[in-house]
Amino acid sequence: MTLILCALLSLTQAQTDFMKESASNRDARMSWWRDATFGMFIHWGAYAVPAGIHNGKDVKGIGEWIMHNGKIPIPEYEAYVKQFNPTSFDAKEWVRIAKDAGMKYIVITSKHHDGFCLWDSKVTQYDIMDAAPFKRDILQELADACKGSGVRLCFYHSIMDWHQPDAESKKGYAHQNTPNPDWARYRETYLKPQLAELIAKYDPGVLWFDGEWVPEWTEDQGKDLYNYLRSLKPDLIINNRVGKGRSGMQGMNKYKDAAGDFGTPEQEILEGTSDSDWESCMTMNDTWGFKRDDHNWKSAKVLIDNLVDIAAKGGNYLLNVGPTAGGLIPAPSVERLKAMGDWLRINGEAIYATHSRKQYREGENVKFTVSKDGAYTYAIINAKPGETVSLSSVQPATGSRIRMLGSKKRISWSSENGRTNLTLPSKLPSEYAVTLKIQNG
Ligand code: FHN
Repeated sequence: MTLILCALLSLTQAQTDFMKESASNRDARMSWWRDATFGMFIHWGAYAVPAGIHNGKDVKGIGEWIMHNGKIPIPEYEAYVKQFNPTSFDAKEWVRIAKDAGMKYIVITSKHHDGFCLWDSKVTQYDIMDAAPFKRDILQELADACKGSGVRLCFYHSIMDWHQPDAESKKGYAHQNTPNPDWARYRETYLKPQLAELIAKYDPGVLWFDGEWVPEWTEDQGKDLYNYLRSLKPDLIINNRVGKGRSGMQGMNKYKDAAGDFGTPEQEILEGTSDSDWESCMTMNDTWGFKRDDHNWKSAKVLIDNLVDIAAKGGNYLLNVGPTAGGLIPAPSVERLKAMGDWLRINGEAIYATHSRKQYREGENVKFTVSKDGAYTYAIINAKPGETVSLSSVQPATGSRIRMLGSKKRISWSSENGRTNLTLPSKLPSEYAVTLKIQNG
């Protein structure tokens, strides 16, 4: 009965093609996300318990893939779920860390490929309330902590599911050997009802799909799911991994009408600007889910330069943290996020709610953004104190005062032969990139 009802429901809702909305409606729906520019990705779940080590052996690869890479059968993996008891988890502290870093949204794994759910789901017992000793609704606590904080709560949700018998993939990712997996039943009586729960209970800003590459998932099913979800929450934003449109890790659509609202480059940044919305997701070390032996942390300078590069190209930056089994964001991540927040408190005007421009850079050390009203160009520069920077693609308004964000010092500048020469003060606001605010001529 449920299956028929769900099928009927999704049939009626599929009649509205939300992908065909007007440009103005789409712009209104996407505007908070475009202005936000910078978000926190959180990969957290039972995989933080082994943290890369299984049966005393290091399991190669990203931490959240340990069940697959370590060839761990479900009963053995469920033992890790039974140990998942993050008593140090403090949702308010996580939201404070994200907000202090200048992150405007959080995308947390409601369910990763292992199928373990971080909320109190009525659709399964394989969740934080029934299968783990923690018995607290992590997503509810985060939703409560985000309310009124200025940080939007969003969810990553995996289409691939290594625990659900009907989601067995002939690509052999799962370890279930279900004789006749019924993907239609998985879609209609498990995947969709769980997503409906997430929308109804937590009102996420974005649903960030992944694991769509299994051969059993199709673009048409992605389009159907997109329309179903938008029928439940019309202002919901959904990434392009809801369907099959993305081009591998480059992440942008292979074809024009692919389902989803934004492209998803992974561990890389687009070569240049794009007419489509996009968001680069990246790790701070080499893993998404926590691994105790991964200490290969990117420097704060690299992370800030990535943010500048992405903003100059008109994208969003979704930067990952992988909390421990105890519920703590690793200290090296917190340190780097603090440095990014300090930098954004000075330079955020050039990052949030700005537009890109075709010539988004000059050389490697100068990137540009433009104020929404087009009145100002922000030149975000990696240079030494006192250095003179010569730019060919800015024309300051005659007699205008150019100032550096975070500094009261006047910037001396001159224009000759079509170039604008600007001399930086002998003392800069930080060891990282500095921003000159230039009134356009
Ligand atoms: O398989 C996942 C991986 O675990 C991680 O979630 C990344 C982040 O988006 N996406 C997939 C790998 O492309």
